[in-house]
Amino acid sequence: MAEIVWYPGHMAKAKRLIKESLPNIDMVIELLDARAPISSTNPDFKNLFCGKPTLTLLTKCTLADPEQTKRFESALRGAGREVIAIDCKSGQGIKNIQGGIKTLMREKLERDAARGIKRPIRAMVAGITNVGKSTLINTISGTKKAVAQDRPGVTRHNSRISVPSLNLELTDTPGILWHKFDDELVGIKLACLGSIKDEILDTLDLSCRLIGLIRENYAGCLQERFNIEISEEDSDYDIFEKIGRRRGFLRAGGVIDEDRAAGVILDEFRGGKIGRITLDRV
Ligand SMILES: Nc1nc2c(ncn2[C@@H]2O[C@H](COP(=O)(O)OP(=O)(O)OP(=O)(O)O)[C@@H](O)[C@H]2O)c(=O)[nH]1
Ligand SMILES: [Mg+2]
Repeated sequence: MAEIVWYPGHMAKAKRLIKESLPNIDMVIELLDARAPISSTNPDFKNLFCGKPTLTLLTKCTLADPEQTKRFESALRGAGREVIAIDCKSGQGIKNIQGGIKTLMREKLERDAARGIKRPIRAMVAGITNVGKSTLINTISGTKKAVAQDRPGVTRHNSRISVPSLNLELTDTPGILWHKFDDELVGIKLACLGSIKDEILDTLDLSCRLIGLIRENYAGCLQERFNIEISEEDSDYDIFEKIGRRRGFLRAGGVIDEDRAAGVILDEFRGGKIGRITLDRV
């Protein structure tokens, strides 16, 4: 697969906006995709947030393999991180967020209380594109103030949303990727999750790589979802072809309609229809 490089101009600007807002922020809520918590960790963030208390949320956890999510949670906790697995569609974990924030901000809250000050906690919500930042803010605030859509790069500016009931002020930020993926697989996984614009990708290639990743640990999910048999000798493209034929994605002469099959495989993975699948391993 051609090297994935996607760092549009607006991301450099977004990074600058984050830097500028940091002095007015008490803490960071960093969102990682539960289906790939390692690959969706932006290596630039550690420096960027320069030691601000950070709550880590594993998002879309009802799409991920629950066993793997547990492992990632304990690995991150073992590394001293405050972490909660959440899902905005089902509401899982959402009610624990306030507790996580209070734990991280205990000192400041106690200091403010001793001085008789009631100031909201100012939290910046950050993460890669499409990880669910705006959706989380809407879920917590019970509004639709943040625009959330099923494509990467929707939020373009920082915006602040108050949640008086929780004494919180949330800053929505644009999703940020990094200049170059050191490991090609990271780029592929992020593309599979929908964090990189499909228009710049070869979807046939990507869907075959996705099949390769899924079959490593979840071959049964592919067999069941698409009603196909997979053998050891099958190449990833062989499996792709079996799926296309089974679904009847054929053009004149019985040739597979590759674009259509690739689009459907990626869509069904992203929608969780192939199963609860985690692409990274602890
Ligand atoms: N199943 C599921 N889907 C989610 C969840 N959170 C967000 N989504 C979906 O993921 C897509 C992206 O959500 P956004 O909230 O726009 O993501 P974002 O991080 O703000 O994206 P950018 O602004 O583009 O960086 C939308 O289609 C959401 O409906 C979740 O917890 N579970
Ligand atoms: Mg957004």
